[in-house]
Amino acid sequence: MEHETTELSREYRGALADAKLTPLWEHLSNALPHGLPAGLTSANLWRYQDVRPLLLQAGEQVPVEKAERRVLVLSDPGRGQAAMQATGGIYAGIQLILPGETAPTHRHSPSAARVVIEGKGGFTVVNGQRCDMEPGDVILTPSGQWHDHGHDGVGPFTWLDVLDLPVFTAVESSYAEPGRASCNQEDGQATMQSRFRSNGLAVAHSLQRTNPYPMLRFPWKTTRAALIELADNVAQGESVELSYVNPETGESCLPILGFTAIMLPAGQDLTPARRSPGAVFHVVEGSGESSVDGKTFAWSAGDTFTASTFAQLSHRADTAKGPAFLLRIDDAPLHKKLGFFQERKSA
Ligand code: 1HN
Repeated sequence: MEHETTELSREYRGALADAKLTPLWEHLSNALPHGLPAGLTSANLWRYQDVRPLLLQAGEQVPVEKAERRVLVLSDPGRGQAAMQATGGIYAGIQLILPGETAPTHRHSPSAARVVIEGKGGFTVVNGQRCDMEPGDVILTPSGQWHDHGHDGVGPFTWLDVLDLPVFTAVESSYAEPGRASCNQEDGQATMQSRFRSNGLAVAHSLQRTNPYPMLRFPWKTTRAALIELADNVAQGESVELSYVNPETGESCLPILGFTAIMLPAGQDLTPARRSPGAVFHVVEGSGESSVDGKTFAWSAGDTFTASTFAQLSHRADTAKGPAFLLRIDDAPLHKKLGFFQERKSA
């Protein structure tokens, strides 16, 4: 379907421009590239050891009250300077909170999730439900829910933020509302009931109340133990992966972003299918190497790397250091809702 640019008279072009019209035939192959989507995302590795000192400097120079959130954005090099996204559909950043600080209450249209990297004593309150944060935990902040963060411990506390912000920006729906602390008072009842719901239990008289997000905190301790048990029960060479789901519906835990924990047994190569969604990979534990569309990333705990749409991937944990654990954050739930999600065999 290669079309030569047609010779249009200057007069006709002028008339089209005046009428706010444009000829499709000159743009069709850009809008619909042949065979595979044309990803803009340039796969990149952000090493935590490089980001951490820069984030700590922000801690010295930028008061949290002024910043609202003290975050360094993982800015996709494929989208020019200061891109507010890591992939086509995913915003990612690393946030720092220092002892005694509070990141103020607000809510916004995009959904967020945190993956805790480092520290002790951090917590987040989501619609009155207090979630303590431990390294590797995944904590959801669904669309429209009030949230703030605090730190009762000592030393820096950091986490990876991921949001479906680019999707909200694309559909002109991204906005936030500041809140007062009173919007998000810790609610012991809500905290208790959310703990019950994580175990498939609801206080009987509250059953009619629909809660689309019955589980906000996914503790790493639980995920890690499940992966190790699963690894003992899959055939050699089969992937060891667990999806984070809404325990009431079995669907993805957020509407647009998907979360998958992956265990890489030491020394085994994992070459997953090429998948339509772009992805952010975060290293929870261990060290190893991944190849993403021909780029090689040597990673260790706390690092984050990206992959574009239909990326050719392979992952390997360092043999000497035991298994490694990765989290994949992608926009597969959105691709499925679009009726499009695809997997293709790796070359
Ligand atoms: C946000 O609300 C948080 O609540 C973190 O911690 C990062 C990035 C873009 C827009 C909103 C937070 C964010 C954000």
